[in-house]
Amino acid sequence: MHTVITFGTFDVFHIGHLNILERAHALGNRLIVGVSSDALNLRKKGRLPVYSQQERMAIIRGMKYVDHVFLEESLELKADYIEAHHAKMLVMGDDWKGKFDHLSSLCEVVYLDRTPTISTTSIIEVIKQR
Ligand code: C2G
Repeated sequence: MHTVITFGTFDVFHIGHLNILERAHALGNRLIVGVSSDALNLRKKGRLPVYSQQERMAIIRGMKYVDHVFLEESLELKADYIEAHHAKMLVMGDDWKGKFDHLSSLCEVVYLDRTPTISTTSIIEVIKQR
């Protein structure tokens, strides 16, 4: 069993999110996703996501690329989550490049290119301007 783990907020789900889940899924045979909690977002970004953690988890759980979803309560707990889920590989978008290299003693750490030009923030801006 080659388990891949990835993390994200996945707020206002968009094609960049789908692309990374599809590519992460292709790198193993089981994909586990840690969806960051509302409290974590409030702490780290100073605002709540548009969609609640229950909605964001339900959306990710519904993706055909995803085998299991759990709540990511802290950015500093990645080592525990990797061990608890027996992950062989951590996949993150390259906006996190280098940030998780210290976890390479636990599993392979891979950064994938982000999908250009799209983000939750840019979608919110487009909607605001309409
Ligand atoms: N992503 C991407 N292309 C985009 C936008 C996002 O590939 N255009 C990727 C990000 O690189 C990330 C995943 O989609 O790997 C989720 O993105 P976010 O929801 O922005 O996640 P973030 O808030 O960065 O994660 O431990 C990480 C935390 O959970 C926070």
